[in-house]
Amino acid sequence: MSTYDSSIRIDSGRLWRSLGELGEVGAYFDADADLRGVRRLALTDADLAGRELVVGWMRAAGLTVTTDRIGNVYGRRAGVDDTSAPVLIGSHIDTVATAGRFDGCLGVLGGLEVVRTLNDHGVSTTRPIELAIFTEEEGVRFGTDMLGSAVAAGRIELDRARERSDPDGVTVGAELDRHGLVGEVAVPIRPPFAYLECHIEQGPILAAAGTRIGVVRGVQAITWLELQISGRAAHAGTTPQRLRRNAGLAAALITVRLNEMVESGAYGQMLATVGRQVNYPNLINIVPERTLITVDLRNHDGAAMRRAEDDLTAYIAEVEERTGVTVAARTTARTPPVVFPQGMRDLVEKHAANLGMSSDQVTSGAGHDAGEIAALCPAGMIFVPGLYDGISHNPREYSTPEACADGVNVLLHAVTELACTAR
Ligand code: HGY
Ligand code: MN
Ligand code: MN
Repeated sequence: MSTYDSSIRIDSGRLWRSLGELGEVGAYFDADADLRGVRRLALTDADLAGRELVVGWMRAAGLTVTTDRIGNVYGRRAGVDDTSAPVLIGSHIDTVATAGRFDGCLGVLGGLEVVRTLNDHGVSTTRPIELAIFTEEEGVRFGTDMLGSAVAAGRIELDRARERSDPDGVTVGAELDRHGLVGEVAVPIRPPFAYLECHIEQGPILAAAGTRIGVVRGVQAITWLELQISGRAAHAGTTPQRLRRNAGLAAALITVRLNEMVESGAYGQMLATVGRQVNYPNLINIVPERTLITVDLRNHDGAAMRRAEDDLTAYIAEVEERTGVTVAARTTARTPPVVFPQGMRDLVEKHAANLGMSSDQVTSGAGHDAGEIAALCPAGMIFVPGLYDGISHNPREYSTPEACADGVNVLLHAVTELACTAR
C-alpha cells in the first residue's frame, strides 16, 4: 500500500474514452448543430442506461454502490479509517434535451478516473472517498434544478420532491419507483468531510484568458418562475383591440420588460431568459387564450435578485391591467448566491500551481450540485475551459482531452490531500 505521491497523473485516454462512451447513451443527431447531441433527461430510460453504465464502471473499480431515497447514487472507496466522514466527489449525468458530453459527466467520470488512478497506484487514503451521481440536476424535466442534491442536503423535503411532475404529469416518485431507484440511504445524507466537483465552465472566461483552471468562487442566485397567462380565445380578424384579452401579447410584454431590466443595469449583473413558451390554441387566426412562459433569473447579488423579483411582480400587475389577462405566477426554483470557503478555493489553486497550471477565480453562471452540498460541508469546484465561447446546453459544448485531464489531475491531488487528512 503506498500513500500520496504528487507525481501521479490520471490516465487521460481512459477518461476521454469514458466521456465518449457515456456520450453515446441518449445520443441523437442534431441537424442544427450538424453534430451528435445528447438527450438524457432525468429518470428517463436513457438516464437509467447511463446510470447502469457508470455504476458498472464503479463496481469494476471496486466501489461499494448505494442509493439514497431520491435516487442519488454513491460509489464508496473504503479508507483506512473507514468510520471517518468521506470526501465526496461527483456531479450529475442527467442532461438537458440539447446537451453536449461534458456538463455534469466530467464531474462524475473525472471522479471515477480519480478512483481508478488511486487503484492503479495502490494508494490508500485515511478517509473513504465517495463518488456521487445526483438525480435531476438540470431541472428540465421536473421543473426545479439540483433536485437530488437539494434533497441530499435537506433544502427540499423528500415528499415534496417525489410529488414534482413533468409536463406529461409523470411524477418523480413514480419514476423512482418504476426504475427501482428508491435506495436505503436516508436523506438528508450524513455530512461529508468535504465536497469537490470538476465541471466544464460553460462560459467564455477561461478560454478567452488562456487560463487552464477555474478556481470557483461560488454560484450565483437562481430564480425560476412559471407564469400561466389566461386571456380569451377570439377571432383574429373580427376582434378589435379593445375587446381582446391576448395572452400572447402579455407574454411578449413581460419578455421585453425582462430584457429592459437586464439592460438597464439597475439590478447588477442580472440575466433573464424566457426559455419555454407554450400558446393555446396556438393557431394562426385565434388570439391566444392561454400562454405558459418560464422565467429564469440569475444574479450574483441576492438583494438585487429580490428587487428584480418584486419589480417583475409589479410589472405583471400592470400587464394584467393593460391587457385584461390574469397571470398565475409560481416560483419553481429559488437558490441564493453561494460562496465556497476560501480554504477550498486555496486548495484548488495550490494543486493547480503544483501541477504548473495557470488558474483564475471565477463565479459560476450555472447552478451546480456543489451549491447544494455546500450546506453540509466545505465545498469547492474546479472549472475547465470550454471552446467556442464556452457554449453549453448545446451539442457544440466542447473541451479538449488535455483540458479535461488538467481539471481531473487537480481533482486527483486535491481529493487525495483531503482524504489523507486525519480527523
Ligand atoms: O440551470 C443551470 O444552471 C444548471 O445547468 N442546472
Ligand atoms: Mn451541470
Ligand atoms: Mn447544465
